[in-house]
Amino acid sequence: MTSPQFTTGTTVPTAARPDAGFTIVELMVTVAVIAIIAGFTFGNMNTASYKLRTAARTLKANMQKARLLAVKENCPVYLDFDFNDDSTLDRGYTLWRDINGNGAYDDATTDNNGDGVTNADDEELVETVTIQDTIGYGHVAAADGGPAPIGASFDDGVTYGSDQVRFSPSGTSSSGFIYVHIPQNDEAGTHAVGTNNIGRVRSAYKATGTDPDDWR
Ligand SMILES: [Ca+2]
Ligand SMILES: [Ca+2]
Ligand SMILES: [Ca+2]
Ligand SMILES: [Ca+2]
Repeated sequence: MTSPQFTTGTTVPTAARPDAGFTIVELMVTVAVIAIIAGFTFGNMNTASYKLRTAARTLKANMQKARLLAVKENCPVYLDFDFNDDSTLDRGYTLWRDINGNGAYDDATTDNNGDGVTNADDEELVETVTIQDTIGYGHVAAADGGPAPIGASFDDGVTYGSDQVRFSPSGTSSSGFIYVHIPQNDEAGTHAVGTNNIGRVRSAYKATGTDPDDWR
């Protein structure tokens, strides 16, 4: 009497469990295969595009920060792409405020704000921002589907004189652009961040492989 009941009791679950288990494994394998294929196809491109877009957004935010700082502290503020003045673009860029208004960077060893005391308040360096190694100043080449310059020329990727953006205490600046791209990955496109002639910060993106003037 007990034997048939026991057999019947186990037969139903054992028949159902392998079916359910197999379906889940099957589904997981399918999902994994799709994920791997998608990863190979889009992974590299998306990661590169994301890094470049992040760098451009950070640059834009720092440009707005420099402008606000100039107004707030009532002194010129620079976003400097050649802080060491060797006529070669730095790996990153430097934000500094010209407290004594002499057009040059001064450290905290002199009384730059003229209050009779020499202390940390006299330091003109605000911060240095690094740019990831894979990202470079410049743009995707025209032959590879790259853009036409927004202004007169691309220059070396930073079109501002002396490779620095100078914000005056009134919030104005000269106009120009900084172009960034990934030299090893044209698919990431070209980003431009800059200012117009009243110091308003602006940005644009040009995808690779379309009309050279198709900045968005
Ligand atoms: Ca330099
Ligand atoms: Ca100075
Ligand atoms: Ca001082
Ligand atoms: Ca330049």
